[in-house]
This record gives sequence, structure tokens and C-alpha cells, in this order.
Amino acid sequence: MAIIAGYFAGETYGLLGPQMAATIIEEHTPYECIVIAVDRGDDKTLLKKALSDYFVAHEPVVGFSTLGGRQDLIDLAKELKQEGALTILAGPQADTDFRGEKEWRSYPHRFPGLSSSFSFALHGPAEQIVPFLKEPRPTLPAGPGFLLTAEKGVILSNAKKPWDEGFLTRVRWGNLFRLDQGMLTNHPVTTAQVLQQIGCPHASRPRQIEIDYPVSMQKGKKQRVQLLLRGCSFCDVAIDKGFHGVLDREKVLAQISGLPEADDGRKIAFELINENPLPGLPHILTQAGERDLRLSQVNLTMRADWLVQGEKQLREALAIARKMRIRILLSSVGFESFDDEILKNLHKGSTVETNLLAVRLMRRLKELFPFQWAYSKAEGAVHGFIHPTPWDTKETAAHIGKAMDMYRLASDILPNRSVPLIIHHASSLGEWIREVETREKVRFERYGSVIGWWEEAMVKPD
Ligand code: B12
Ligand code: SF4
Repeated sequence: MAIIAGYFAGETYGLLGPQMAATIIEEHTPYECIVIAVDRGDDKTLLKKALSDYFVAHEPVVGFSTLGGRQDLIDLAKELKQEGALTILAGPQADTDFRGEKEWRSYPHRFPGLSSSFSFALHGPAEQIVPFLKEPRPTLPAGPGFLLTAEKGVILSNAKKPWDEGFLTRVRWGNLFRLDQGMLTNHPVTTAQVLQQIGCPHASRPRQIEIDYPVSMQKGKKQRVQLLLRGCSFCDVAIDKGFHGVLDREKVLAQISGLPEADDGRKIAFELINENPLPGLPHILTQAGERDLRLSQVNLTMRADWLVQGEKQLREALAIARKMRIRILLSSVGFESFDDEILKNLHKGSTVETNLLAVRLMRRLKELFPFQWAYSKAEGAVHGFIHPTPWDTKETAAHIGKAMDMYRLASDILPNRSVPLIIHHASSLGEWIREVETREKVRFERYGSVIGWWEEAMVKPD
């Protein structure tokens, strides 16, 4: 079996989800399983040839994961299916992307889903596929987590199993391959991921909120859409995983212990997957030291408010890191904006004031721990800044511009290029834009699984 995942040329990071799935498959089924990281530039004809060399006479079973809407990979899946391979869509958003956008059959402009490109989909934990792959002649329909296309295109969907920590501790980091001169070549991973939390605590409770209409559609008074949502309004992690809690610390240490070592004998750098990692960080570092796990670098991806709240533990962690000669890289803080109206519409749950407190803290810590602490774009961090958005006005631009000037944000905090707001069809903003469409009798173009919100994407009735 092979799992194909999207990748960027020149990168050397691991792909935790697909690589963990391949590990589970190899350890619990008769299948050998590798992950092939495919970048947009890779020649798909050569890739197909390499796949047929890999499968030899075996029936090809090809999983696809974290495609990020890549049409080239969706087309490849369809071709392989037509040529007789079993193609499986799995990983985050596999269910919503296989099924398609809400009520797409009644609204033909909506995203119709990817069910025609894949034999079936699996959403949720990888171990759900084990019984299916253990059968000598796998037959459909199968158990929990499976989505299948039945007669007349009706999609059958089984509820997924809950996450089981027992399956989340082992990853064979050596199972990642790239296409190199027509051959599948082992691709060494230099930054891995360690899972400490599934989903996000900000997405744990539903909340009733109001989101403004796009500025271009406001007619005089402010119009809003009421939504019941979990987490940030643009976030599909919040929809895909919600919040499933924190892993036991021993399970986190087991993952750290399983990381590959670099030439200097230290564990390679890893990202701690946890939006709120500071409360447990000093303990993890101390325990790693006591167990003689020689770490090199821990990358943190987190929210600004939890950074500010966790200052005490962060200072503690940095003091431990100094003794252990470890670097802590704050690789991404989800600031998203420096305007309160925009932050409110993104339902970020934090304010400009909190973002600026976080910036001050990041800089202060650099003075105190120059060798242990890294946070700036020059040091490899890419902080979240969403722009443009549907709520941009002269006022929001002035607020953002003022914060940028006063706090010199462009020098170390803001990425060289901002990311425009992306509305995945299954995110809460997907609900918002569909409601705007219905009320205003307009439609917005779909770009695969993404909904356009900008003026050029809006089509008015004739
Ligand atoms: C850690 C992380 C990363 C890491 C590692 C990537 C990875 N794929 O593991 C890094 C920092 C490298 C990264 C980068 C990017 N990421 Co990222 N990342 C995440 C994050 C936060 C956690 C993933 C994770 O480790 N989950 C824990 C594991 C255990 O869960 P899992 O991934 O769902 O995998 C389990 C199952 O789904 C299943 N499974 C997964 N694949 C397969 C395949 C088969 C065949 C089977 C049977 C099962 C199976 O098995 C796993 C174990 O049970 C997710 C959001 C999220 N919470 O899921 C985004 C997410 C995966 N990333 C995403 C994106 C878009 C990106 C980037 C493109 C962002 C960018 N613009 O640069 C890049 C590029 C990634 C790439 N492919 O090259 C999207 C993917 C959207 C999609 N459905 O395609 C996600 C879902 C976030 C989002 N909502 O936008 N990311
Ligand atoms: S964007 Fe980040 S903070 Fe917001 S819900 Fe998603 S994971 Fe949580």
C-alpha cells in the first residue's frame, strides 16, 4: 500500500498524520505501507510508473491524505481508480470533502465532493482500516469511519471511532518517500511532530455569535448572520477534530523517545502539536532530561492569549532549556489580525491588546534567553496574519497600519506575505457565506472545496 500526500519541494518536515497511518497499517495488517510526498512539480506519469514498479503484481491500494484541495492529486486518484487501483481518501476533512458541500444537489454551483475520484473514504483514526485490510479479499461496505458511494450516487457514512491513545505513540519516520529521477527515494525528515493534543480547546464549546456581512454587501446599517460555531470561524480543524483532549504525558514522552537522531546524536527538532503547550512544557523537558533523551529544538504553534497566560511556565521551560542546551522556537502564533472587528468576525477569541502583549513578551524573552528563545521570521517563524478579509475597510486598514508602525511588526513578527482568508466549504464561514447567498440571492464561485468571498467571485442573478 502507498499513501500519497501533498508536499512542498525543498522541504524536509515529516507528515505526522499520513506517516502514523502508514505505521499503524504496517504493524497491524499484512500490508507494507509507505508515504509518498508529492509536490506540484512532480511528473505524474513518472509517479504512476514508480507506483507500478512498487506494486509489481500486487493489487494497488493507494491512500490519499492532506491533499489541501490539490486538483493534480485528485485527478491522479481518479486515473488510478479508473485503471483498477483501490483509492482511499483519508486524513483531515476526508468526510466533508468526499461528501461535498451541504445540499450541493439542490445548488449546482456548490462543491460536489470527491466521491467519484475515490473507491471510498475513511474519516477519523487510521486503525479503523485494519479489519478491512486484514480480510483476504477486502469487501465493501465496511465498518466505522467508512464513507461509500451507493446506488444513484447516495453516500453512506458510518460514524467514526473515538481516538485511541494506544495507536498514537508510534511513527516510523523513515517511511517517507519522494520521487527522484523517476524512482521512489527515501526522504529524510529533519523536523518531526509530536502529538500532545487532538483538536483545539477553543473548539470545545459551541457558541452563538454574529458575523458581519462582507463590507461590499453592507447596505447602510450593519447586517449580520447568526451562527452556532466551535472555535475560530475559518478553522476546519475545529470542525474536523473539535477537541478530544490532551494525551497522557507518558505517551508524549514515548513519541519523543521514538524520534530519529541527527548526526550529533540529538533528537531532530519537533513541533509539539498543542495549541496550549506551555502548562506541560517544563515537565516534558525535565522528564526528557531525566530519561537521557537529548533534544535539540522544540517548535511551538499556539494562540496569543495562551502565550501571554503561560508566561511563568514559559520562563521556567526556557531556564530548563538553557541547562539542556535546547532551543525553543515559537514557530507560529495565530495573531490573524490587528483589528478587533476582524478578530471578532474570525471568532478568534482574543483581541488586538492580547496580540500586542504577546509581541512584547516574545521580544522581552529574546533579551533574557537569546540562545534558547527564537520567535522572529528571521529565525524561521511564520506567524498567522490573515489579509485580505471580507471585512476590510479604511478603518480596519488604519488600525492595522497603526499597530504595524507603532510596534514595528514588519521587522520580526509579520510574515513577508499575508494569507488571504480561505473559506473551506465545511468551516463555519461556509455556513455564513451560504446564508448571505440565500438572503441576498447571489452566489459565490467555488474553487474546488474553497468558496470565493471576494467581489469578483460574486455572481448576481440575471
Ligand atoms: C501538524 C500539522 C502539520 C504539520 C505536519 C503535517 C501532517 N500532515 O501531519 C506541518 C507543520 C508540516 C503542516 C504543514 C502544512 N499543513 Co498542516 N496540519 C497539521 C495539523 C495541525 C495536525 C495534523 C496532525 O498531526 N494530526 C494528528 C494526527 C494523528 O491526525 P491526522 O492528521 O488526522 O491523522 C490521523 C487520521 O486522519 C489518519 N490518516 C491520516 N492520513 C491517512 C491516510 C490513510 C490512507 C489512512 C487510512 C488514514 C489516515 O491517521 C492518522 C492517525 O490516526 C492539521 C490540523 C489537524 N488538527 O488535523 C493541519 C493540516 C493537516 N494541515 C493542513 C495544511 C493545509 C497544511 C499546509 C498546506 C499549510 C501551508 N499552507 O503551508 C502545510 C503543508 C503540509 C504538507 N502536506 O506538505 C490542512 C490539510 C487540509 C487537507 N485536508 O488537505 C490541515 C487539516 C489544517 C487545516 N484545517 O487547514 N501541517
Ligand atoms: S484556528 Fe487555531 S485556535 Fe482557532 S480553533 Fe483552529 S486550531 Fe483552535
